[in-house]
Amino acid sequence: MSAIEWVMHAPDYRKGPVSVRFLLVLPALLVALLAFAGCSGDDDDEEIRLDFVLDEWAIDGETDEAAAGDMRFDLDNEGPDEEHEFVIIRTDFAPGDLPTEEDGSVDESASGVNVIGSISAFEPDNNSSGTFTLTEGAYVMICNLVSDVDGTETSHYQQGMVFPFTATPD
Ligand SMILES: [Cu+2]
Repeated sequence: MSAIEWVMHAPDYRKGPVSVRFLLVLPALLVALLAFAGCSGDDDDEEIRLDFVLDEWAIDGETDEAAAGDMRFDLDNEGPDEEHEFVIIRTDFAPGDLPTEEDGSVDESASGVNVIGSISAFEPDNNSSGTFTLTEGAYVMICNLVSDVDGTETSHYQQGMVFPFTATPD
């Protein structure tokens, strides 16, 4: 039997073919509308992208503040010689006054030092990235590696690889 005949004979569809066709299309329309709403949603859902350069011995961000929310950090290690990492710390300590271990690295488990996330060490002349959610507040980005530089154990943080950052009200 044809579709029309099936509709006419099906006991539950008494409203006729047009209504039935509409009922069948309705879910697809709803899905399309929801998808559209998702795409055109407010800015709160959008991820901010920020470029950071790591080198010996500094961290340079394209900006030192951004609206709280999801942030993607695109890192470029310009070396020239060392691997570097990127640790995001929420803290009210001044950038140069974070509590340190004996080797000069920041004590990531100290009170008042809250590690939000990190991007693992990677080689010079390479890129890496990571996305993190930063709530409103004060942060410092650091490289917390300690490496042998010309025979001396060197804390990258103490050499200056620290960058203050603020997540502003959304
Ligand atoms: Cu480093």
